[in-house]
Amino acid sequence: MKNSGVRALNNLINKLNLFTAFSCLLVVLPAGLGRASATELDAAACAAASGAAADPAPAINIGSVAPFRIYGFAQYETAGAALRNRRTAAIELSGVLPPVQEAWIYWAVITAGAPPAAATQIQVQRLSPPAPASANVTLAGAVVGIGPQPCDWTGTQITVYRALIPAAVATGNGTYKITLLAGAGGLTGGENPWAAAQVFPMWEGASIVMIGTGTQQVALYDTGLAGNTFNADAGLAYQLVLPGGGAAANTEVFFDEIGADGQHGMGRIADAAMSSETTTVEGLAVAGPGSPYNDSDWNGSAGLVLPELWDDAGHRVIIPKTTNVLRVGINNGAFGFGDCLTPVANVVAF
Ligand SMILES: [Ca+2]
Ligand SMILES: [Ca+2]
Ligand SMILES: [Ca+2]
Repeated sequence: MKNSGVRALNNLINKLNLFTAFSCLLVVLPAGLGRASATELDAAACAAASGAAADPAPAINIGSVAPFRIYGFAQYETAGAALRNRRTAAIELSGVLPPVQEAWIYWAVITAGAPPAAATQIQVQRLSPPAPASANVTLAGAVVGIGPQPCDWTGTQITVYRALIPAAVATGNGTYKITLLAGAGGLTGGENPWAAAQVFPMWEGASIVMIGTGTQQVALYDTGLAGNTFNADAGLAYQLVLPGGGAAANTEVFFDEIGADGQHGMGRIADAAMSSETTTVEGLAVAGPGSPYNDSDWNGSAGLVLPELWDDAGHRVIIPKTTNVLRVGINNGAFGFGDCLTPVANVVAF
């Protein structure tokens, strides 16, 4: 049911992509080449065409998602970095309260066919504090989700991985250097994703979820959510099952969403249909238009200005007593065909 829904979405996305591509050609050819590059013109035309496309489908509800891991007497922080066409990136963590209970790293990569072995691993090194830096460890990822590639690209799939970071490396707040193995990324020279060729594997980004010590329960969600690629026009809905039967009283809940392929448009060329995702938790808008936060959680905030394509954001919401699932929704409102996006992980504390 879940997989067939995603396949149906992918087919629909491919059809709309085809439609958009033809629209782009028609607009670009008469436009000619002036000061702007052909790529920029093409992007502008495609953005206009994609914004004008019809609303494609009803919201996709992927159902309940159970936690992968639950921690007691805990608190957490998350942070991410974009990795498209990069070999290295730095993830900066703040707010973790020691001692660290555990830390996980997530990443996602787009490929044509199965990812090569190099892309199933990642290197992590704590640079500071304290000096000296930790060992640079190579971690093997477990697949937590595979889905259709976000439709803004070529390729056949996106794969989401998770790995445990050893305690000797993940000691708390600080700077963590992420390095791709040789051959793990197609382009690694910092090329603009909208100006360069698409060379597989195409990485999206990486995020660290670090669980510290505190007074809350922390629940980590990935399998069942990760890899469910969707278009923000139709949107995505799911329900996070809270541990321990949920909240015993009106409760402050922290909610972080980590996702791949978020963008404003095509680099500097913004498109309202692609930048206006609202995230709701229990019906309350926590991110995007209509929320106090205002910014979308799906605009590539972990990699501004370029390459975008990775988001890691956190919010707070008050849930009523007896809430035992958190209903989450993502949609770009009344805009037409928009940003194609892939969930990676959610974290909840209450
Ligand atoms: Ca919509
Ligand atoms: Ca977006
Ligand atoms: Ca996208």
